Amino acid sequence: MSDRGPIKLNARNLEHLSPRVQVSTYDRRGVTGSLVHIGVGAFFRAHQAAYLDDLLEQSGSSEWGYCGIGLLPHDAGVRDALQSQDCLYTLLERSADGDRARVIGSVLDYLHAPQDPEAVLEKLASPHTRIVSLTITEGGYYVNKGTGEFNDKDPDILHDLEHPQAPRCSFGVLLESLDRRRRQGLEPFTLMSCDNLQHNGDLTRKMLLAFAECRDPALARWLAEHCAFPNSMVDRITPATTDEHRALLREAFDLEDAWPVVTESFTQWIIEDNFPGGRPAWETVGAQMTSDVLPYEKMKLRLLNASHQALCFIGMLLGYEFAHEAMQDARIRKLVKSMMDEEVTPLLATPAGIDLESYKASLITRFSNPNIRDQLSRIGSDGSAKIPGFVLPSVVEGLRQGTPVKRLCFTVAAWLRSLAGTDDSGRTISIVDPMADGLREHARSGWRDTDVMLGMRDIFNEELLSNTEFTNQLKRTLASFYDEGAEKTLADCTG
Ligand code: CS2
Repeated sequence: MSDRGPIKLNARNLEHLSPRVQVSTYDRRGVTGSLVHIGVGAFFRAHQAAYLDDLLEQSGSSEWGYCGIGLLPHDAGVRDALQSQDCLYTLLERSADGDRARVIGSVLDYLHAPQDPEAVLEKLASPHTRIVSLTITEGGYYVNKGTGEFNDKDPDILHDLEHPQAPRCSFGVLLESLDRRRRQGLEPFTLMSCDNLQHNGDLTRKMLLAFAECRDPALARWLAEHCAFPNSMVDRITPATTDEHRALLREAFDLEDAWPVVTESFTQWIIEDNFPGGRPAWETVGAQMTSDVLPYEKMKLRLLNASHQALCFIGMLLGYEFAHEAMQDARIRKLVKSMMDEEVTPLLATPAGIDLESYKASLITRFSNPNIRDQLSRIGSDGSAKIPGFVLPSVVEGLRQGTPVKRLCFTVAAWLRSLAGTDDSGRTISIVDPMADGLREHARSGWRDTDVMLGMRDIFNEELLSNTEFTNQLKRTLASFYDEGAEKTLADCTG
């Protein structure tokens, strides 16, 4: 540690940092901000911003840099942290071989819409902005999960239709800025979703066009004709940053960072090559450009993300806090493994260049990584979007094809049981979900009542609700959770 204590991260101090911290050598002042990212959470900073940092360092090109945008009032924390350190932050990659701390410089600027909405719209409408990427969470696309159609009754959507020039939600901001571009005779930017959604680009297109249609059919037609929405598959396990991480950087790296990001060494990015306005040469820094993302995306969502759901709700019900702790429980490990092998794998096509057996083995290793300390509460947030996105599609396909769905249904039941808010010993399970109030209400009314479950039409689609094999299995497992407890229900499922 330096005599004066840890060194505060900012541009001025870069040359004084400990040699243990990796600092890139490119000149950030020359880089143009042609990429805009909405939703500057830990995942974006561990993934897309790290790829671009590598690219800027390796290529010497200054064509692409990020401007980050936060739309939510609670993004003020990230804004203050980033702005206090010239938008620099530390990425701590933790592998079995040790920790690697690197300063990421690819985010050049940060705008916070609640503070300056006009600056955000102008940035997006600027001719310099060529690509806009999104990590706005799986639930942030205004999809009615029951019907798969655009949810035009959402209060944010209704607000932004009434006040198109003063939007408050991501879709409203995108549409207003795209409309400004259209009126100025500019091309639209390419819009790339980086959320964990199957066909994330196609889905963004469908929802945004449906919204545009409500606002101005001419705008919808222009978008349909000119705007590209590439699909992408993103992967890097990134826990929420805690004070322990900040302390670790201070102690082991002599660095004071208000909001560092911790992640694993693994990273993967598969991108559909559809960028009419140009793009960074991501393939030179490890991303894979392809014409068809779907098989990769399906593999990742159905194996990685669904297994996360499988281990997290039962894990929380058994009192575990972290993913690796849940994976140390042989019953949970078996649940995850057999769900992948027997229930999900038969539904997948093997993507080119992938060996599914080693992919699954690597997932087990990644979930079990004790250095990451990935919070179950993080994985379990927004279950109302993740269960329908990651787990239920395999249930639907499994029921159609006659393959087993027992562990998939167990996962759904464990989620529903967790919504009661306490485990079998009375410990609190916190529910972080935009639909939390409604879900708690349903859990309180009691799942044994078929009508309660059938009432969840914004989670379960018609096909599932009318399938008695599914509803009976779900009800049986839920009844067992309440009558016999989580331990016994898990033992019965994996025994
Ligand atoms: C997790 C993902 O939040 C979740 O549900 O499954 O955040 C997961 O860690 C990432 O998709 C890994 O790429």
